[in-house]
Amino acid sequence: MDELKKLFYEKSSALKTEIKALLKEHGNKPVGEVTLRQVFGGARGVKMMVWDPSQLDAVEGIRFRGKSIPELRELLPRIDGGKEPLPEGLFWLMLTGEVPTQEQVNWLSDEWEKRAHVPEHTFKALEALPADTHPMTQFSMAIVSMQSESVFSKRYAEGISKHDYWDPTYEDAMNLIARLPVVAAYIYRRLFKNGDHIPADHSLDWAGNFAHMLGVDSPDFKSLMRLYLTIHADHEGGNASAHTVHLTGSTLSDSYFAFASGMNSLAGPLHGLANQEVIKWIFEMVEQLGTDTPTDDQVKQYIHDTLNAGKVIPGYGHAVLRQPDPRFTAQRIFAEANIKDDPIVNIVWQLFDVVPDILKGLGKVKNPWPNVDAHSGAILVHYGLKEYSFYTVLFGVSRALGVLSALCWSRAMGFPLERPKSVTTDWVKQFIAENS
Ligand code: HAX
Repeated sequence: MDELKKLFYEKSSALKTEIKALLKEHGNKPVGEVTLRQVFGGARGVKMMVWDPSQLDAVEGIRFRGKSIPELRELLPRIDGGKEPLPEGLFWLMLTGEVPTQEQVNWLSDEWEKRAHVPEHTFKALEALPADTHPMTQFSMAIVSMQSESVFSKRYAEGISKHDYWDPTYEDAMNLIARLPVVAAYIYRRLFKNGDHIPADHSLDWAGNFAHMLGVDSPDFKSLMRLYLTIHADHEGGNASAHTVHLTGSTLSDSYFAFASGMNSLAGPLHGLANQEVIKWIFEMVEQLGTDTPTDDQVKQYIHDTLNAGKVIPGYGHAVLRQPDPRFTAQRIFAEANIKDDPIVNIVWQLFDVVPDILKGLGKVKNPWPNVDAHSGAILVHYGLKEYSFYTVLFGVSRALGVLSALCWSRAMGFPLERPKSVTTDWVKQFIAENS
């Protein structure tokens, strides 16, 4: 058994025993109450699952196993002379709760490289789709097409004991994560570079190799990819893509089915597709105004026009956060250090100065601040990755790290089928009549 798998097994077995005892003694303690507004309002704030890889604080933002993004940038191993953390290290941390050594992270880079073989039928399935099929459709379909390789499904069909579910789930998670950059780069090159595919460079780390296969080979872009794939990895369990993976996985669907479900959820414009929407909206503004250095008044007018058309300002607002997203700030710090005077990046910063006051003025927006998606596109455009319909795929590759480590934990802990209760409007009316 490899070191990571062994460590995960030891940690999860110990926690499983601890939780069993904890539930025996405290299982009936209420952890909150649910209001009718929450029942109608997307279950905001309802505590209904356990998710250990990361936790979100409304003001402070995300922490991965207790570590903030600035802390991760200091603590996680990097490539020789590199400035950004390796996402391999974050996966290790989320799966085991321990910050890995350089050696452990190097092992994981090698391991994912060994596991990166994508079945031929996946490429054939992609080739069968019309060339203009949205990259997220292609991504989701490619993931499902690889389900034929699921170790969990095979072992389940052979009659595996439920105490061993964690083992093939770990294998599936590792294989799937290893393959995603190959699949994503294939989709990108097929759609935008005439199918001129670039073979993997086995000397590179997971993110560096992904940048290489995309065809953007500069050291700064590789560095960006390491940061990007780290900060998008997880945002606790309640966000739509993570929760979808959790829900689908709770039926004992394997990692491929569960992750594809999550990607279909990420593809919505209120969630991951917002990264595409932000840059599309900025490009449209530049075209409409005929300048990439608009005045504040011009930008304000464009924002008002968007709102008056009954649309949201993409990249702003959040269901949980109530301050600027630290993932936005991390990207801003990266851009300030590496990018000088880029007009689209400058517009992103100008929007940061202008949008919040306008959203506050609406009187209903709970969080007027930028989220992760407000910044990412402008940096990608700077490095030449201008095809914004691909951006959510990048997000998806990263999201695999968090949701699949959480799925490993769900199987190891023996978490049951998720099945909350729905009510009818008649039930609500009767409830009110009986309780007023
Ligand atoms: N622009 C305009 N109006 C906004 C807004 C924005 N950016 N954010 C919220 N609002 C509006 C809501 O539409 C809602 O209006 P109605 O009452 O008329 O329906 C009202 O303000 C209250 O919403 P809220 O409670 O503040 O926000 P929600 O928790 O309901 O929704 C969203 C959170 C992220 C969906 C929302 O802020 C939004 O639509 N933002 C723009 C899209 C976006 O950037 N999504 C990405 C979010 C981060 C993420 O998941 N990344 O993947």
